[in-house]
Amino acid sequence: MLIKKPPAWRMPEREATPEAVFYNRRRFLNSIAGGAALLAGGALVSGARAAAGDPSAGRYPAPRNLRFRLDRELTDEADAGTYNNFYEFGSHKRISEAAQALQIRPWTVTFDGMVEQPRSVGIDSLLQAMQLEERLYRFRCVEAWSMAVPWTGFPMRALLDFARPLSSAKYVVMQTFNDAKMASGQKQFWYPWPYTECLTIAEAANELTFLVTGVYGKPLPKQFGAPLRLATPWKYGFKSVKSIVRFQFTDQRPVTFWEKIQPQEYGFWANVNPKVAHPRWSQAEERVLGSDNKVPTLMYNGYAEQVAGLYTGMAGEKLFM
Ligand SMILES: Nc1nc2c(c(=O)[nH]1)N[C@H]1C(S)=C(S)[C@@H](COP(=O)(O)O)O[C@H]1N2
Ligand SMILES: [Mo]
Repeated sequence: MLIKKPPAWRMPEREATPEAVFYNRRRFLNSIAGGAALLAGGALVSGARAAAGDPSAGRYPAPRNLRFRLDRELTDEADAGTYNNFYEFGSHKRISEAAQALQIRPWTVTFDGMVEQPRSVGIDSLLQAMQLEERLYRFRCVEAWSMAVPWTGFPMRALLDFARPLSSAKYVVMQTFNDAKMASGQKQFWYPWPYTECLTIAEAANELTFLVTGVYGKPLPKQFGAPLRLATPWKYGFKSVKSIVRFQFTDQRPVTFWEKIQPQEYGFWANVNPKVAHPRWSQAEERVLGSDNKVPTLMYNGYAEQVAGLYTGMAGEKLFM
């Protein structure tokens, strides 16, 4: 029998985050921000550092948009902040310390390709033009681990309005910085740097598509992809490109970073589907970061109601890898 479940963001608040825990942790962090250097290693230090040196720190915490809720507990900040994929700083999960070499000011973001007028703006001018909000989102890596995080940022819809693409543009290509002096992982020449991802304009304009500038109520710590990264919660995590410097509009679909490396395993669409296995492992379940729990993976990572319509009539495409 089919049971119609309410969408995740309509779940009652009591099923969402234990907010008291989250807010108390934040207050604690704010109170120690000045003395952060006393603590050794880990996400707490990085989070406090991010807040301390960041000209946008005054924008946090941003108001939470209650339309985007969770049916599971938020991942502990220390777990999310010490288990990262950011190949620019190493091809393993413990890059959070190495990623502190990332220089996030000055930071220029370029809009070019099929736009009315190409331009480059400093990240702080871009942030000034945007209204920040907090959203609780699920996150599912293609490697079958998952987390639930409170991102702060702005809808990509607002960035499209800012960039003013031509109506003939079909895709938005997003690129990470390319600087092997700063990011030693980029000395590994066999990877096709810079990290490149892409969405269709319709995907980019979807209400869920979010540009992230902060997390856990503070500016984004470097290992999460400061100062600007993508969040597309219905897609596998590799679509969420970090530390973006360029939005290029085009009518040609590019070959993205992971697609170039391993096209049989990582496709363009990368929508989450528990029924379509990765060639080397099942996608039916996911390990919840910070615990040994395994939970079933949901179609479109639980966001089918918002995004399934983007893919009607596309049965010939490899939508789920
Ligand atoms: N530039 C860049 N962006 C990236 C990656 C990367 O290696 N480099 N890894 C991707 C992958 S595979 C995942 S799972 C997420 C991890 O995000 P997190 O470290 O904030 O959890 O970032 C994605 N974005
Ligand atoms: Mo990933």
